Amino acid sequence: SMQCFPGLVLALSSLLGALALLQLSLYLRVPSPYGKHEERLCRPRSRLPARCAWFLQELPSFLVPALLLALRSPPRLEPLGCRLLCCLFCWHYFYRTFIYPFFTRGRPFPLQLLFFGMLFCIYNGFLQGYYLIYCAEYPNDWCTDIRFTSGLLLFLLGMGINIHSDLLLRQLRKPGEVTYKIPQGGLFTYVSGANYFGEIVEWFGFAIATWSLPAFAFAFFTLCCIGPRAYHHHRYYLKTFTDYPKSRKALIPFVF
Ligand code: NDX
Repeated sequence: SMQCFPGLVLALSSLLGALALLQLSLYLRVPSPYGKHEERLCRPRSRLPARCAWFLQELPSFLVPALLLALRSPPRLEPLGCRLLCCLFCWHYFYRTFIYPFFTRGRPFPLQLLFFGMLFCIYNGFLQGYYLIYCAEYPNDWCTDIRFTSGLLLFLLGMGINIHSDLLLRQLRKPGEVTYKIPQGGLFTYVSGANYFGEIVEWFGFAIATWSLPAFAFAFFTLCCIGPRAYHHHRYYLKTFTDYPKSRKALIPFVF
């Protein structure tokens, strides 16, 4: 049966950190080519409806840790913190896999990116799940530790912002529409990438709550992946809409 190999966790987390830096260097200059940044591509590509694409892409991030948690033998009942934290991760990806895609009004998604996105979700789902279920050690009172409580609070706050902001974006379109408008309301009053801001806060909260290398590596990856994307969205809006609110920032309210 499976056991904890600390070297494996260290290696996979380091690779995730390296991937994050690769993303950052790639996507600071040009945005990742999906959604409003797809036009920049020269050759046409095969695409899948946004609904199927997001479902397939995110599914492994739910399934892999959920299976690891369910199939662990003997079942790990102690400490409570491990299962609780693993459930938080699965909860986010339950939303992202089974709820978000069915309401999206996004454009068809490039198949090639879907393939890499899926690989990424398998990789990260395994790393986070494997670490929490086979390796993590928490004292029995971890649930009252300031890292757990403040991290959990940030996680919930970030998730709330992310879900609310994606809802506001969705309401900009009628079903079947694919045009872009100026997002209004909620945190969009302050930043162009309100949904990304929420997602980043969420994963840093998760990292603090788990106090683990894999989770910090993933939070850093998220920052490097969607941070630049928020910046490119912001530039796109400034170029497209002459009446775009001047005081709005790209990602962090009042700062950047
Ligand atoms: N999926 C994370 N890299 C990514 C898919 C792409 O979950 O090869 C990372 C995620 C993957 C990426 C994933 C990992 C890295 C990959 C990359 C592809 C290449 C890259 C694999 C897995 C890669 C190397 C080389 C290093 C291996 O038509 P539309 O779609 O634009 O419509 C949009 C609509 N909308 C508007 N509607 C009207 N008016 C406007 N002004 C509008 N603006 C937007 O709203 C969409 O339907 C919707 C949301 O759009 P947008 O662009 O704001 O968000 P989006 O980027 O689509 O993300 C959706 C949600 C969001 O909540 C975000 O926080 C979360 O997913 N997300 C996204 C990406 C990554 C991630 C979270 C994470 O890292 N945690």
